[in-house]
Amino acid sequence: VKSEAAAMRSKPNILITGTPGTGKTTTSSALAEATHLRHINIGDLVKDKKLHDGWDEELQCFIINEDLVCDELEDIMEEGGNIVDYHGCDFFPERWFDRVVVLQTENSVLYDRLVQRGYAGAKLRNNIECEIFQELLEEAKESYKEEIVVAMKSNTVEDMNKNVTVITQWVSSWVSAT
Ligand code: DAT
Repeated sequence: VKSEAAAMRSKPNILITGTPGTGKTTTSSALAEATHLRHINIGDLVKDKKLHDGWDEELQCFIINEDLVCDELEDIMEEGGNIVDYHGCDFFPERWFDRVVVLQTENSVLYDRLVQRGYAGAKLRNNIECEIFQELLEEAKESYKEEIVVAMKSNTVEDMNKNVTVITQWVSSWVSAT
């Protein structure tokens, strides 16, 4: 049974979250191709539309302005058919999402991916700790109904292909459900 907000949209909204490096952007982009839903990369949106309060020198990232992000997305989320990709999930309105996917990667695999990306020092350590303590899964479970939150392993390309297939099937059944 769909919620009142969900009944207003003909296509679902999906949140793809997880620690940086777990494969959110790669997965979301493959999923957008398979489902023809719209991929919204929050990091890029924040940068392009300047939805931030400046640059954090220590963490080497923009300081996201969560209110501006939510205002920017309200209409499009109400319309439905979005795949939102971000390493946080507790500031979006709960009613926006029909599915919340938390990608998870083994520490050694994630470590190599983040080093490859140029992460070092505190930034590297913080992200590995974030994954060890399953912080995004906890945050997702605290922010959304448990039955819409799913954890998916994202260690290999096979994992990713399988995740895209499973979510694509879920989208089809959501769309055809009355
Ligand atoms: P995120 O958006 O979560 O930060 P990403 O999609 O940019 O992650 O992926 C980071 C790097 O890891 C990128 O080079 C692609 C690779 N990668 C992601 N998921 C993977 C997977 N399941 N198997 C193999 N490589 C993966």
